[in-house]
Amino acid sequence: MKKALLLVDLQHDFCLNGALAVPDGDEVIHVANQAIHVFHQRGWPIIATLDWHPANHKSFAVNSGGQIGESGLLNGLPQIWWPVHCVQNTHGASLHEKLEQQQITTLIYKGQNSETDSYSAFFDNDKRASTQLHDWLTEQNIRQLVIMGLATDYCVKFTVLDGLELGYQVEVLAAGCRGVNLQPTDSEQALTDMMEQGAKIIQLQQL
Ligand code: VGL
Ligand code: ZN
Repeated sequence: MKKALLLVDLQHDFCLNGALAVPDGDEVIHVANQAIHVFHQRGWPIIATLDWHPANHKSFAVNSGGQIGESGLLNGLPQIWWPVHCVQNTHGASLHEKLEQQQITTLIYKGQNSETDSYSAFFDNDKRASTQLHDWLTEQNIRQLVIMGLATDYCVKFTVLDGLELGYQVEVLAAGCRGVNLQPTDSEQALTDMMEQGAKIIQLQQL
């Protein structure tokens, strides 16, 4: 059965010197390129998501009067206040330059609504709006996903959990994930949560 590779937010702002740099975020780019190679050879789809915020996005601490890394409420939902990151059409929002982008078949943009954050590649955090991802996968008759990217404890986690809830069989390429870790064990906990909901953690060799 055909699988899709889902590369989550491999953007400059989540990598070295980026606005919301994930520790060792760059290390996953070569893992992504190896996975891309495998999927390309099999003729399977390769999807990249992009966190794609307007400059007035309310998840940004400066736009909501919060402190970076602290939490508050955004339209009634718990929200962590982030530094300005992944602003549409900026260098920080672009895919990492070492990523082999020619082989990417589909781009999914998320986080464009300034009023709500969107960790998952499927839905906004309030679940009111969805991206085209589920429709696209359904059209392609794809029910199995291999997911990796940044950050383990936010966008990867919520994409995996929504994917499972939508009925996909989900494998997480752990070597291709790194977390923000506001708390030191957040990424570990995120992987545990994903496994408990039915995700399988795999290595590159198992692709
Ligand atoms: C992300 C925080 C804010 C992520 C995006 O890609 O995990 N985290 N925006
Ligand atoms: Zn964001």
